[in-house]
Amino acid sequence: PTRVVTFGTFDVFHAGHLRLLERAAALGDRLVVGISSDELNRGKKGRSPVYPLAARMAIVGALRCVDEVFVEHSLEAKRRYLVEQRADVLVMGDDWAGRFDGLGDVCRVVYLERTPAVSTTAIIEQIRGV
Ligand code: C2G
Repeated sequence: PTRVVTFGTFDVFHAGHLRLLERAAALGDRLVVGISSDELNRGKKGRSPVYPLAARMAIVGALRCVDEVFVEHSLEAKRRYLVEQRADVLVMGDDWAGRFDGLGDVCRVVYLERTPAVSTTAIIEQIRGV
């Protein structure tokens, strides 16, 4: 069976996240998702996630297209995570295009197009009334 792995924060889960995960799942037989820890997200985005890690893991883990979730503590540990998960394919959104080509010796690296015009930041701003 082909094991697909992807990573993300998946904060304030939206249809762009769902489309990414559905397309990732279609590339193999099993989809495993690394969910960024709250600390990692603070480092990446400069703010705490709206939904804490436990909630983000519960939501993504409950999806029909997702078989398993685990915590991503570090962006630099991708190689170790991929080996541990015995990944055949790494999927990333194309906002990361080229960034993980160096992992091509561990597994196939695929970048999928992001869904335009939807983002957690835009949702937060809309709710805030900006
Ligand atoms: N995504 C998408 N379309 C959008 C928004 C997001 O396809 N409109 C995808 C992203 O490209 C990513 C996934 O949904 O593949 C999760 O998005 P984020 O939570 O924003 O992911 P990010 O915080 O960039 O985490 O180790 C890498 C990081 O953990 C990636």
